[in-house]
Amino acid sequence: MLNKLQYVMDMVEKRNPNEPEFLQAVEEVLESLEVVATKNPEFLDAGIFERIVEPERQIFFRVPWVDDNGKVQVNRGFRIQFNSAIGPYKGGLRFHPSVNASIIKFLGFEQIFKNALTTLPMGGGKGGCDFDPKGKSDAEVMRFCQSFMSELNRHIGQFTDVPAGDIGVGAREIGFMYGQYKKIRNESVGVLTGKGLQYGGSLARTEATGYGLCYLTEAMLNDHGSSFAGKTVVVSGSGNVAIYATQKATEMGAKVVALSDSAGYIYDENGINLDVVKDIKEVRRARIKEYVDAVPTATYTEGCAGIWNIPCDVAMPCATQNELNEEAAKTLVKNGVKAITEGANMPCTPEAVSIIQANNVLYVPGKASNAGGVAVSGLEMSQNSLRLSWTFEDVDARLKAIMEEIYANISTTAKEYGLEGDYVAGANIAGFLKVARAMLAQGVI
Ligand code: NDP
Ligand code: 2IT
Repeated sequence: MLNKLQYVMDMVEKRNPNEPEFLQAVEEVLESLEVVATKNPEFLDAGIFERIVEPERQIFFRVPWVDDNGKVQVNRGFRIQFNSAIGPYKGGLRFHPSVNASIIKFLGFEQIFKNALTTLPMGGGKGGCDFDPKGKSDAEVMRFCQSFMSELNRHIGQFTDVPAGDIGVGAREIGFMYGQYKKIRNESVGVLTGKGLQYGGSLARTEATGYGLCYLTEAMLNDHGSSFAGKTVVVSGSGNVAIYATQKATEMGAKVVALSDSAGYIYDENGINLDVVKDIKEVRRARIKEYVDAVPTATYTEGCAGIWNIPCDVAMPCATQNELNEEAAKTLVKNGVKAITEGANMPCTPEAVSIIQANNVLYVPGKASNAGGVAVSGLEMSQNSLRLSWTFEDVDARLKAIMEEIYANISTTAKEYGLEGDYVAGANIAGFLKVARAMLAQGVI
């Protein structure tokens, strides 16, 4: 319930009608910040709340390209430069047909607090395009990426705004965009992260989000006298985050029994064989249902939402926003779930979060639990500045330390504000405080 900050929500609703995802993300954060508005009136006096919900700059642009049949295609590109109080704008690019202003703004808003939690100096931003890479040839993806970067390049830079990957944007797309940036600007700089290892990428960036999710989850389970060892885990999605979350959870002694894509889910009671998944998703860019061709004892079910009916101890939604609703939350609770940690951004609906928290299930929101990806992006920027590359072990150890520190920070902050165990409040408040103090110090800009 909003009280002191209702006026901020009213303003955001008036300015951003028809943007449900953005309004959802803002409302959730403002609800957590009510206690801050009471305890820290200096932020109210300086208009920090009104300013933090308004992007510093929003760029929408035309992305024309020619498909393999010689036909001209036009997509819409976005870059939302949301907040630069603690560092250059930083955040991924999403290529998916559903991309619109609401989705990119919600992601950019979440990124402000997530990046603050990493302890690294990065502001918040996000971008993308309503382009669908599915079914496109490599040549089409290349022409599209080149056109996208022909416009984006003038708005970004290593000290200004540093994009990376997200849904639909992996090593292939980053490579094409990096090449085009370098050609247009005639400079070799770390303007994108998630680059290939041959041209400035960081070891462990590919694994970072999924591994980081498991490091944080393990830290939380340990704090509550438990661990991944022997647990049954359900992971949704089968992209970058899901694959490396499955890998690390398995290494930590858990059994991951399910994965999905937007069409359906697989269930393997023996534990997912990740070599099969990697071949399907990373090598062949095919559909998860092909898993059952290689592992006939596993089952495939149409419809991705059904994955939450599988009984598990730990659920890690790693696909997309609002993929886990109230009904799914009730089923998970009924089946005895002990922890839910988000690999995706905002995968649980507000109604689901209420059910989860009311039933004392350990729950960490994405802006804390999936911060490992952007944290290693920050480490990639550090390595690019140093003109050095660190070993996999070195980056992985730093990632683990950052995730454990994030857990400690959100846990301590929740306690300090009288909300012990509420990691939503802990993450929102801790992330906000760092950014708000920087904004206060820098005056009204
Ligand atoms: P990928 O493109 O690698 O994989 C996305 C996965 O999610 C695919 O299995 C995809 O299935 C599924 N998916 C996407 N959209 C939908 C949808 N509308 N409904 C159901 N399933 C869907 O993306 P990532 O793994 O990189 O990203 C997954 C999530 O993690 C996103 O929320 C992203 O914002 C978040 N994230 C990513 C980080 C990163 O470093 N990559 C860092 C932090 C968060 P299909 O193939 O059928 O579309
Ligand atoms: O949502 C996210 O944090 C990402 N997609 C990663 C952003 C980044 O800059 O590495």
